[in-house]
Amino acid sequence: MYLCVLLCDPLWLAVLFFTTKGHEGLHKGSQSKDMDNYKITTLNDFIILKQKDFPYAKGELSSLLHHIGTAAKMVNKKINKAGLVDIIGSAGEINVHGEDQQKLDVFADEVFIGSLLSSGECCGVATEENENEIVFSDIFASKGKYVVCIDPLDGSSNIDFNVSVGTIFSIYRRITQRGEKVRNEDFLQNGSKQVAAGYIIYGSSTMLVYSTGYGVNGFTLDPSIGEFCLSHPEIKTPENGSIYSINEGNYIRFPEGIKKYIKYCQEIDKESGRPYTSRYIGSLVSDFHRNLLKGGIFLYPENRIVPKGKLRLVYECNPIAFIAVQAGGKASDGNQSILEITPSSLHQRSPFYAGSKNMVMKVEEFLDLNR
Ligand code: AHM
Ligand code: MG
Repeated sequence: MYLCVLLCDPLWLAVLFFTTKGHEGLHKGSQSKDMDNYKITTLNDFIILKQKDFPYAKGELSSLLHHIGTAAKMVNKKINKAGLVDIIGSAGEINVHGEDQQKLDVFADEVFIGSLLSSGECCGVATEENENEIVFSDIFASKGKYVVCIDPLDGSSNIDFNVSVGTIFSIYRRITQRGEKVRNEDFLQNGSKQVAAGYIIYGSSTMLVYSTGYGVNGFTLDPSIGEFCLSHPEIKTPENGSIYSINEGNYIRFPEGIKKYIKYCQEIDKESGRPYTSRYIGSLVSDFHRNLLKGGIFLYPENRIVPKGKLRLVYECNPIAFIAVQAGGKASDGNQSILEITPSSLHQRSPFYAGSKNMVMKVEEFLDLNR
């Protein structure tokens, strides 16, 4: 009787229709198109998916990348609180480069080291904040296949003023045998040996961009679910760009070739789209990331005060160069490809020119002509 009343009610019948046959009918025809909008690929989904690119992979690199992603989320959380809790400003220590260590430098350093140690896949880490490489003696970690070189918080002098900062990382297969104590040479491989590299940008949104040598992909952190989601698949950088990024305050001390290149950027020439736009944040990751997407060049030449340049080859230039090249761009020290330089020490510096291929080639041309 009750069922009979229900079946006679037109509203109830409509509900029944849509939740059974009607519902199926509504999605027919439009399903494949609309569903694409709902597809979310998280960083972890993507890492697992891409593991298939490596036929002999056992998931070790995937696990390592996953742990880097987790550490990035922890650092991001802390950075977002800058200004609210007591984490901005100096930690009161001077680091290995004679620079004032910020509290967040120390925090990020500890978080990344801790996360890499717990991955069990990494046997040692070299970071900007530590003079020597850190060797993991933990029973699992010491058997790890990889070493990581990392700048845990690059551009940290910007943090007190709400300007974007970044993390830069580089992963190498160790040279020493598994189980052996990891040595300095494991960290001093040339950049072309990188197995994976990437950066995290803590900006208006937080992004993780990385490559395992099969192109470059970018993931944006969705804070509502705490996941990095694929937002920039297969990033390709334009061969030509219209942005140049350099600290022009150092102009007077630049090599002649760079002075002339800057003037070239400022000249009017319709065909090549000059004058170019000058953009400089002073955070390598942010400057490079913008240029990667829009087309441009980042320059940090040597000058009389820093005769080898300011940026560090192992954990700043190499990973960024790897991303640039994987995206179709170029990275050079003015003479040769950054990725071909064999480092002789962990904190070695190098002049650095990275970005759109033709722009980097133009800088090399200017430097060549003015030697
Ligand atoms: P840091 O590692 O001490 O943070 O220094 C590296 C930063 C880069 O992010 C940036 O490109 C460069 O230093 C800016 O240097 P400058 O202030 O000389 O222009
Ligand atoms: Mg740095």
